[in-house]
Amino acid sequence: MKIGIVCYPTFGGSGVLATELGIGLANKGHEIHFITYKRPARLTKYYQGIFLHEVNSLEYPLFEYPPYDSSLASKIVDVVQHEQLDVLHVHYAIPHATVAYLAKSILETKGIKLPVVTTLHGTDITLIGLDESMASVVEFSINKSDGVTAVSQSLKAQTESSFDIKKNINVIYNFIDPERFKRQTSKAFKTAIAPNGEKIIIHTSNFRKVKRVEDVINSFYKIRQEIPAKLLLIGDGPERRTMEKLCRRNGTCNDIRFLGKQEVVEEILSLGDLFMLPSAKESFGLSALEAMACELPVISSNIGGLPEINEDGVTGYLCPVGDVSMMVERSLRLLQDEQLLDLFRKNARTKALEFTIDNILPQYEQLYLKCIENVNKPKTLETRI
Ligand code: GMT
Repeated sequence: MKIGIVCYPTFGGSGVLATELGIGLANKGHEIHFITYKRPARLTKYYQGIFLHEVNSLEYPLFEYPPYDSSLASKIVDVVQHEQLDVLHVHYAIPHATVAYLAKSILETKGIKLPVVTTLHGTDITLIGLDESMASVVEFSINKSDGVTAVSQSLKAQTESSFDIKKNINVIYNFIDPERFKRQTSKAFKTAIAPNGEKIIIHTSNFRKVKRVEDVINSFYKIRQEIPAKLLLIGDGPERRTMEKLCRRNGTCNDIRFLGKQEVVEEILSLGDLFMLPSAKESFGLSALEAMACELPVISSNIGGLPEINEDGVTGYLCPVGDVSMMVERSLRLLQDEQLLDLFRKNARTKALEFTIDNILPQYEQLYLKCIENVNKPKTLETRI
């Protein structure tokens, strides 16, 4: 198939997932066309079968905000027409599902049918999607997509309870490539970070408020009072400065490293003993799944889709949002018991293997085929996908 993919090209989970999906599909022989405002962060090399179409916003003195949506819609129309795409897959509803509907409508006037699949990722539903300034547009655009997917049962349920959804939402979980995300041994690197064999705790996020990075730092402060430990923070974002100040206030700077945005996260994850994800909202938690694949047990909050990947007492522990005392107690329970830690490490990898690219990719391929078939059927024969 010739598949167009629209996504945010950043290190955020939806962009990462969309990029890995595109790479996986290209490896299976599909032709992939990314339509984004810059090269996706995880697209780090040349892949045969992957094409990149950059969207340029138009600057004009009249525009305080350049109309990106219009530029993206025009680019989609152009790419679909000239590359003869079979299907368009948009990641993150805002504004991509809306723009896809606009492009589809324009193409219809030219006699071209464009099946559109929308993947809901998280805050496009649970945070900004619910804002009054967005809600009616989000609901309309989801209902206008030919196929809709959500990355967890929890996100599907939340979408259905928050909006009037007329479409079937297919749950297709996020995935990992188990060959890439597996524990690697790098003694030298580990010794550099933890020269005295300290336990290494890792957190990855885009440092937005919703991630509650302060809970990681405050938990670490207490954990470190009990055992020698180091904390590695991967990623960057609006809360970083506040978090740096918090480390200074706690007097833990020497044991915490802010690593910023990283491309080869699996190498860093492989150094860790424990992963923390205390988010206030998390529709899936791709970063936790990547950590689990590298044999890191996870201490996470018990919200959203996290319980669907992190099994309490098996692959890690689930704690109520903001319950730092419990996060500390559960972390120490694992970090102070080598045997238990070892068991949880193995369990984490085993659980992660339920979400491999080989299991998940065919689910997207089937959905694309169904949407293509449906869109090309006479109106009266269309089926609910
Ligand atoms: O919704 C977001 O916060 C943005 C999105 C992203 O681009 O980072 O993250 C969401 O999508 C990821 C991939 O499906 C999920 O793993 C994250 O759980 C989800 N984030 C939230 O729900 C907060």
